[in-house]
Amino acid sequence: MTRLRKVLFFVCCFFPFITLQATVKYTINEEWKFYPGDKAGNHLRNCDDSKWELLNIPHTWNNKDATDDAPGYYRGIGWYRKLLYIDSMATGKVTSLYFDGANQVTELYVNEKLVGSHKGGYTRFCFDISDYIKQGSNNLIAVKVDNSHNGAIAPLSGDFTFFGGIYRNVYLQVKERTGLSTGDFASDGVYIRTKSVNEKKASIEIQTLLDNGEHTKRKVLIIQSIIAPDGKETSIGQQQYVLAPNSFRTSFTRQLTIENPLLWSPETPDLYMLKTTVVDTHTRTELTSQLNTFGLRWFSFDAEKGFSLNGRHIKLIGTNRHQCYLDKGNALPDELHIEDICLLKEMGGNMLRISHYPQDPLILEMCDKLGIITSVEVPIVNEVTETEEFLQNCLQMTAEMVKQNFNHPSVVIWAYMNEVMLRPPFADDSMRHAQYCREVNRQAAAIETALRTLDPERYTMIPFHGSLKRYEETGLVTVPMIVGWNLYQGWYGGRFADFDTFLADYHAKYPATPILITEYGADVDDRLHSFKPERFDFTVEYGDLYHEHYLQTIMKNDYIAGATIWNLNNFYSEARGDAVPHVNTKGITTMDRQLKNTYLLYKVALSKEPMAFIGSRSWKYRSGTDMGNGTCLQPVKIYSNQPKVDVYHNGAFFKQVDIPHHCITLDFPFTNGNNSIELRIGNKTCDWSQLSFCLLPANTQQQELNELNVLLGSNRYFEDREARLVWIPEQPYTAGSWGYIGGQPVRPKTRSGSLPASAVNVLNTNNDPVFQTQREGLQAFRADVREGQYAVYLYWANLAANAPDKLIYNLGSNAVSNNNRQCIMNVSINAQPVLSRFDMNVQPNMTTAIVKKVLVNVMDKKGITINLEALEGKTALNAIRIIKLN
Ligand code: GCB
Repeated sequence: MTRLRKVLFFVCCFFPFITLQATVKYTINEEWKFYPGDKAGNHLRNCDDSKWELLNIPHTWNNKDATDDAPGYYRGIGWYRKLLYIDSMATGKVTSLYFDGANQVTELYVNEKLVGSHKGGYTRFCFDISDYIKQGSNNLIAVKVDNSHNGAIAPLSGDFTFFGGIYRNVYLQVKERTGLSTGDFASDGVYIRTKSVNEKKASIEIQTLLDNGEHTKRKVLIIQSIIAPDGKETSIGQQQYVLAPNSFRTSFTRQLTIENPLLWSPETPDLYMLKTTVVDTHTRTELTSQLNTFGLRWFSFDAEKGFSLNGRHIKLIGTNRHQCYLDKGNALPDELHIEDICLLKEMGGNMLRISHYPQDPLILEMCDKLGIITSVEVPIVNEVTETEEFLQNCLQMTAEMVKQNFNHPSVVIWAYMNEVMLRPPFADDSMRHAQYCREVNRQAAAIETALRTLDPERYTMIPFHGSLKRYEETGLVTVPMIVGWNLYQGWYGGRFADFDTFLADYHAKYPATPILITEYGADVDDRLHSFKPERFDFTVEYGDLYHEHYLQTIMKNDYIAGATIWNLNNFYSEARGDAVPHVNTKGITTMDRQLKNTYLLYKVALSKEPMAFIGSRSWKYRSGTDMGNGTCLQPVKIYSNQPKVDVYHNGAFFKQVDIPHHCITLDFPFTNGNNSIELRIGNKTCDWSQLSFCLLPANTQQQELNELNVLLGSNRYFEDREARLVWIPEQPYTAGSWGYIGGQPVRPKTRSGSLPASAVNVLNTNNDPVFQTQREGLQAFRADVREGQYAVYLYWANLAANAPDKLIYNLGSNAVSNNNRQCIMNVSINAQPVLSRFDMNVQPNMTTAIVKKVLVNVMDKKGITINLEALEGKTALNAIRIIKLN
């Protein structure tokens, strides 16, 4: 061996290659200037952005206007600008900007030149800006984002707010010209297929895409190794390739067997890593090094037996998730994405339907890590546009979704077309309707084919709404591998038991199709309660009944592979009225992730370790009438997975309770003031809670009535958390007490029956439920209070002004109402005229909160009598509050 050869041999063996930090990628979220609108020249240097808002990304321009009282939000163009210093180290390398997501059409300009554009608000994209930048200096980055309605881009509509902006992280990446490819739909160029896995061995296929951006051919060595979950690294060899000049996405595939694999599952989310290093063969320098996480598992859906993972049956139970948070819109910092997946895991959930669109990369990373099985969805919702352009855009999103998320072991299903036949646009014209159905079918077939080609190992799914006929006539029933059902029996219409029969009938008709319940839920405003819960009253108690029924049905039928609750969290949906306007409240947590009763129900049902919880934990202010013994009996929910729980009230042992199906309702004799409740299993305190109870006197002449807050026409209790007071249901007047005289509750009529409360957005208030019920034809309200000075507040809102039938999601409950009903009246208190010709209809077609405060001196044991006299239409009053001043 010559001396040179000896040196080379030494270098190759002992210093295999020179490691550099070849690829650098970091966020550039800080210090962007923002302009909410469009102006010519916004991408030019001479544009004066000194008055633009300075902000950080993630950002949306709709977090205020889509969540405030007023209807509507800005859908249009917004501009972002930033001066980005790019180091001279980037010279000769590929510099790219990575967007994790911007809603929904993005144009990127660098140093005044258009680099490119991207369509779609939920997938990642990246632009190579190398040819547009100057290294070692500041570069002007200008980004135009547009969230206008665009008929060529899905989703066209949906029950969620289309927040505009750069709402996910933006990265700068600098890498060598030769190395792993980033140009395949912004994936990271390595695809790991788990082709067949069993307990003894896993056969995987690794496809690596390489770019060579040099003008000369380049010889590279790909060095790959597997890092097992225990950290042990095993080389899987090196391969040398010659890359042609200016060649991109050159594909190299290799097969591999892993013996005795550690299997990924919800209980053991063991992850493997593939380490890929690309080395220049001549210089022996590292060009790229990358880790890709993957997991080894096998799974199947069976129409009879449900889902099995690694040969073991698992009932899939979890939630859906929308990507928004209180006051932030969709612009969430990383930690809030992480929190959601932790909440799901802590609940005992093992499945997340990532609806209705791909979400932040952290979501799947966390699901891999915590062992949550997922389904990810192309964002086609409600309808399609019958154009080739729309389909092509959908196919692009399909490819982005699959390629960007290919390696996640948590993903088992690719879904698309949520409830695509919810409101078919030409349903009244049979020929046109048939044509639309054919087009929906054609587009579904194209997406289905694309999915099966892109990823032969996973299942496909279309989530339907509860009208089988619509999906039969489009022929969609037989297109996907799994049918997802979004079912709301007992909420939008019907009874809980209809859920059971619907599924049994479907399964009998299509016994070979696996079924997932992709959505089910009931709206719950956790400030609302009722001891006579009803459909559409938005109370905690109705939501409880709904989920208790559904959970039992889901658990006892094996053919139901699983179910994902709609939704993990309350989420913004601008067009909604409901009890919390602009919010869909079907979450089992609130907008700021406070746990509702329903979360506790699933937690005790799905967890193994012993636990017990006090329900309605956020209901801190209660009220009710003294039963004559200084107490008022009111129910509290108790959750546990143990058969017996010891209950303590105000520090003393109260009862031992049996808990048959994870929860019971127990009546407590609440006393005036603070009351505490404690739950113990054996000697261990599992939960403790304190609430404040306002005991109302049984006889208001004998005892002082300090405060009375009554919802008229209602069985509901409503907690005003800001004011720390509670509104209680109405009662008829009896001597020595208080209540209404005459009239009846207003019950908005809908196609699916009459409802206990209106769901219109009441302007000028955040306490909409105070105004959403009403007593009509009321003659008087009387309170036999003692002498003194009182303030009487009268609450009105014209509930007929605004029909909720605009709301697409009010499935089956389209209100039939007489718009702008006239209701003109005189109001007097203790025979003193107070309001003459009062009209609650202040703004045409709007429901606006009106509150009149009247000071009343009660003398001569007269109490307070409020009389209403109809001049036109019927009298009405929504709520009344009386407080004693002196
Ligand atoms: C559905 C939709 C979902 C809605 C939900 C609801 O079926 O798929 O987007 O938010 O119903 O709450 O009405």
